[in-house]
Amino acid sequence: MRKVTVAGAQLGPIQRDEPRAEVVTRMLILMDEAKQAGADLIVFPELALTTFFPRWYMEDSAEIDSWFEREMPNAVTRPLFERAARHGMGMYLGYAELTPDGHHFNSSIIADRTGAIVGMYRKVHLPGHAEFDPERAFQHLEKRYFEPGDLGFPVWRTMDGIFGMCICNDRRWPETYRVMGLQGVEMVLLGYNTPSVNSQNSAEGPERRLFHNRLSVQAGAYQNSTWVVAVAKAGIEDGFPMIGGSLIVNPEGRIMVEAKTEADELIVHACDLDATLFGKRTIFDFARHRRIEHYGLICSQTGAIPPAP
Ligand code: CDV
Repeated sequence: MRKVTVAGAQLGPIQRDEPRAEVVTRMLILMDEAKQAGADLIVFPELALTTFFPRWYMEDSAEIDSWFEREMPNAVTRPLFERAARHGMGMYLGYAELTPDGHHFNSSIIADRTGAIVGMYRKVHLPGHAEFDPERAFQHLEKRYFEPGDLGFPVWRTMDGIFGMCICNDRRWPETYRVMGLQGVEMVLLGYNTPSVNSQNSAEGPERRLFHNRLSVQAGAYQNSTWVVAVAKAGIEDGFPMIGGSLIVNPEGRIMVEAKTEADELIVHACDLDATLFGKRTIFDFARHRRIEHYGLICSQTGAIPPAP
């Protein structure tokens, strides 16, 4: 048995004027609770240090860059890494990354139990728009502020297991899990910020959004025989509601624990990485059962999307 006790550290809303240092204080409280609960690894949401700023239209590049981290760790986030090391706890953290040569990514890192960063991921599937549209009920401008990730979906051998990362909208894409599954991933860590209502389909409210969250995470876990830990930033942020529903799903696709609130809340589960092996060796033995000669369309650039009426 290779046991990793994971704490999903859901964050409640972070308002636009809430300084990063205050958010870090909230995160440290969750880290201490996680330690009390025996956690080996803590998972924070996407863009965990600030409000979900891509909902705001900005033109001024200095204002835009103020939402980004130029290095990780930095003065404000170093306490997270130090506390993780003191607790002997790994960490997944999502944040907006501004590289030294001026590139903007929606990124995450995984640090090991010494607090050292061992892996970095940059969000591939950026939802939303690049331009402001006054007709939309609310804006989701990720394509305006971020470039698509350029690192693919690697996995990392650390903490006695094989770990992968993705971010929010990535979880809706089977390819995300499959690329990691083909590398033997045993635990996928992912953070998200999901509005409670689909701005392009008013029928899609919180219940359906929670359903799709569970559906995509459970399917990804089962079909690749991996643990998935999905963690929200939730609640009413800057006046806009976001779903909670953070969850830890086992390699059979079953939910082991799910958040009950839309506030700062810890969900904890002792995950056995060896529980991934049965599925990987039987129904999802990719080497024996896959039929890649039939999957060419997956790699084509366009699919057949019905035209708008
Ligand atoms: N941050 C996100 O990627 N949010 C998307 C919303 C816009 C659909 C998501 O997939 O949850």
